[in-house]
Amino acid sequence: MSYLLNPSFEDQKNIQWQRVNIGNAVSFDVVQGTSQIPAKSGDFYLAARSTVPGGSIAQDFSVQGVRSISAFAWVRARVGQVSGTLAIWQLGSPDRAMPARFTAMSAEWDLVTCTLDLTNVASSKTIRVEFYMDTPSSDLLVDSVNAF
Ligand SMILES: [Ca+2]
Repeated sequence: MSYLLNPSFEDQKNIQWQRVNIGNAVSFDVVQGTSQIPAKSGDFYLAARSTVPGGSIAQDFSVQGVRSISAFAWVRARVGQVSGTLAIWQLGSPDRAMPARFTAMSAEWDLVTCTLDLTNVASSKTIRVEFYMDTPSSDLLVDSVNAF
């Protein structure tokens, strides 16, 4: 079972993702697939954009007794190309992160993955899965984003 809630965005009223980095530049919504851009899974997906490079959205969850976290997401650009980063964070002191850069294309859904080995396995910790949008004011589409 994915640690992330509403991973396919089929529950439009329960998005669960929060604006994090440069939050006032970031907006997102759940949109219904069309014949031009069908959802990767189900009927709906997330569209997120940032007016400046580096804006982000994230979802946090807690784990304990877990040695690593892997995140998987299907990404696409609405138009042209959208550069971004999928990152997994182990929040704490210090924070630890594993970023995976990607370029989403408008022609197809592409899979992006990332894996972070955790420290202090036995202790409870907060994990953050985060998308950074690096192409200003361009929609990054995301569907079926999971973490295991
Ligand atoms: Ca979906």
